[in-house]
Amino acid sequence: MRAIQAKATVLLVAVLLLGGCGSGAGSPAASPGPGTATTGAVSPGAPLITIKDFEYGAPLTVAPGAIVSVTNMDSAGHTVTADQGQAFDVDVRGSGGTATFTAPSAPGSYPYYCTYHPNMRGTLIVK
Ligand SMILES: [Cu+2]
Repeated sequence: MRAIQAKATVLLVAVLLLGGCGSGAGSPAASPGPGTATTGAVSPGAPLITIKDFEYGAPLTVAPGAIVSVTNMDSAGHTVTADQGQAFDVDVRGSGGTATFTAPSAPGSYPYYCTYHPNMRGTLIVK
């Protein structure tokens, strides 16, 4: 009988030790949180469309309502004009001109073009 009681005590201590280890490992796992918190104001990581050689570049994915910056490296002026409705429409002067617009709040794919050069086409993805 005594031997069984002793064994039970050892088991109990082992469980308590494991429990301590578990919670100890849990707190470091929670720390990566601040690194992924990239919500908020315009910052160096803000979405950017760079127009160059009459092209908008690859489709850009942004969060709903994000502030999107546009830089125009061409000498000619361009616009970023949504195909449908008035989702967004900005005029960007040439030779390094910049503009910003607010991305739509509804998730989806928003094709856009340049009103001066309708063959210029790009896509903004909101999700
Ligand atoms: Cu253009």
